[in-house]
Amino acid sequence: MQGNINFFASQEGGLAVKIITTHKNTDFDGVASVFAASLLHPEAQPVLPRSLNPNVQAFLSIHKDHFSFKHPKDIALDDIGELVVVDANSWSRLDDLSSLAEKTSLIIHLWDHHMEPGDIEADWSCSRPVGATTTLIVGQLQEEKPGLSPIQATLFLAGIYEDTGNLTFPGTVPEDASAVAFLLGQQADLNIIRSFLRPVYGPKQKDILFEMLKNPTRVKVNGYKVSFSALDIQGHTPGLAVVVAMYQDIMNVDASFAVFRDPKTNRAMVIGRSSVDGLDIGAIMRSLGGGGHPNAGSAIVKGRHPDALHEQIMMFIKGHKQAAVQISDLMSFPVSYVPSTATMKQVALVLRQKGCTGLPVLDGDTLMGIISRRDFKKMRKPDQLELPVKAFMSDRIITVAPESSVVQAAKLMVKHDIGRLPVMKDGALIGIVTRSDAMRYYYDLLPPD
Ligand SMILES: [Mn+2]
Repeated sequence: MQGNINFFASQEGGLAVKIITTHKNTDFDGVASVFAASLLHPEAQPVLPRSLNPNVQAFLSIHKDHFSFKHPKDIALDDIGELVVVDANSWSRLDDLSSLAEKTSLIIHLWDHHMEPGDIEADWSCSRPVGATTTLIVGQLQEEKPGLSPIQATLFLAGIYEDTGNLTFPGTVPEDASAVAFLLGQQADLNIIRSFLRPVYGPKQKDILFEMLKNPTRVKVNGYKVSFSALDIQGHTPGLAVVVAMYQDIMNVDASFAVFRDPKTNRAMVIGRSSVDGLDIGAIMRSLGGGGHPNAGSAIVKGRHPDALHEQIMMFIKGHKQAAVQISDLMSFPVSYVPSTATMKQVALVLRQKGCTGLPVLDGDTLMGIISRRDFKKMRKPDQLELPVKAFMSDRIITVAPESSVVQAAKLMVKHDIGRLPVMKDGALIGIVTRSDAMRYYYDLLPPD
């Protein structure tokens, strides 16, 4: 009946309704984009799908008074003349409104950051690979309507943070960070965001986790316990990284990999996680065209069978016995040192010649201590320069093994507040690693091998 009433209204008034909508199972990026677009198009009605993700539901139930979204059933589809679609580009993702695909006279605007081709043919579109659709619309808002309320800014920030993992996901671009800066300037509330952006773990994610646990694989590769699983998944599913993290915990392995393939598009999302230093997930994912950091990463791969991906990952782990950089790759050698009989004056000369800030002190082959520039402050009188180094060196010796990881070495340096660690093998000093060696590693300035 409602459809009829609206139909007459539109006949009489010539009104063409304009609506804004987004994908079903709406996430924060979806809601934020719909609302942001409604500020750009005040004449349009923001419509949210019936299915919202649980975090969004919780947020909206508390902020009801600030956001008035329409329900699909409030809208007579016949009256819709213009449609703004945000954060989606295919009709099948629009839920109740997907039947609008048949309507030929529709004028369509599209804002999206999904780069896989969709079947919505827009008359106007802004579609770029940024971390969140919200980023695109906020960029436009910043130009047109720079004043936002703190609550609006908070919703927009939640959209960007959710889709970029607080600006840490590989797809994050500088534009996302600029939008975040603008929103923080508009008093977006980080406390609110923290309490609403809990990891997505709902019934769908639970089903996937249980499915993965049904056929667990656990193999030993290169001394690491590695688990691999592959699953077919229809359409976009958020929270897969959380699922893999939970799987990793339950399986109690050093690393786990999961391939989630969408049979319709033949695209696979590969997610990896590792709890050991030796397996660099970021490097493995980069070899698949993705990215990440040593403990977690992902890649989107098209047209590859999960078995082939499995094979490639295993080959990578096998071929990189030392996937992670070891201290022996970073340390300097041969080691400059001073004998324990040297005077402080001699030490000062060697430090200046070598341009370093500290030296190991050896008695024959035995490491006795470390003397560093700051030990010179312990001297009270100039004639103490004639005293042996033993009197001023630090004999609290903290060392590392050559096969230790950089992380382990860095932790020791921080814990003991020291700038250099002797590298010992079978009781002999074989090298020295300094704070700046560790920095060089962290800033990825290692020469390619
Ligand atoms: Mn999005």
